[in-house]
Amino acid sequence: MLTPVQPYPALVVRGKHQRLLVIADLHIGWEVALAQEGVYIPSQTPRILSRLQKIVKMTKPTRLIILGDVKHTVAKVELREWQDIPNLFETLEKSVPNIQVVPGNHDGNLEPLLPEAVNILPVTGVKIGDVGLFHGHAWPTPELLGCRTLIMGHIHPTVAFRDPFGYRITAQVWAKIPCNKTRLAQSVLKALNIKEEGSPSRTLKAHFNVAPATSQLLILPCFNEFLGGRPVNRTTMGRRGRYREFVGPILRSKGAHSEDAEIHLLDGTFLGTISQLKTLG
Ligand SMILES: [Mn+2]
Repeated sequence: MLTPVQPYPALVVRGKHQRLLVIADLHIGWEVALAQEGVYIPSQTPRILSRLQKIVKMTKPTRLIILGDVKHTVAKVELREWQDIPNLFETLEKSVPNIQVVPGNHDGNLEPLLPEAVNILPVTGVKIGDVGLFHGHAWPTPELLGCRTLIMGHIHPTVAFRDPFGYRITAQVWAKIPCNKTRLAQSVLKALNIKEEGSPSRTLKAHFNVAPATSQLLILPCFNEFLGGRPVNRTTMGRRGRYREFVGPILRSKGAHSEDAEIHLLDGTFLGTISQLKTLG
């Protein structure tokens, strides 16, 4: 069972024997990147940590999975990150028994920053019951296509509106994208250079012993509220434009129907589908 932790960009997945808390995109150290541009902001990591601790207190998870982009600088490690990241995880360890990270595209050289007890999972994601979790910049492992629900981060989804006075209003959102399990399987097979035998479903079964089952893809809002997002109602989430490279292979594929995505605010308010919201963007 999936429950968003309102009004936070966090999700609880309840299984038989565990309560899993899922968040994505901490982007610790983004202030350092800004400082290099000449804008100086004190470290926001203490605020991120206290928000996370509040959610941990509310939800009492047996396990925490961070879906990528713990760091902000892509390959190197900045001085500030050397302090902030170990501190954050050492504090969290005291209240969450099991912490794991699925690496994102910003997580180069993350491992030396993590305490020993924190596990790094494969970049291709992890399957927990009927839920598949991955960051979103790369394809998940074919095994995840057997899950009914996929969950990713990476996009930092927001909506943007302009009111009659010209103010621009943006808000973080959840996006729930309907998927076609067969077309998704077809795209993954193509990416792996595997020739189709009979049908995509049969081929996936033959090669990976997986029956395609994915009917929805849930995109987590960015946990770092200081970071801007990308208005899903302004950009083409899928197949065209500058945005194309960024959104990652699954949203570029024909298996994910982005235009029909249901958009919710962090407090649960349903706003409409992406195609409906585009007329307001
Ligand atoms: Mn990312």
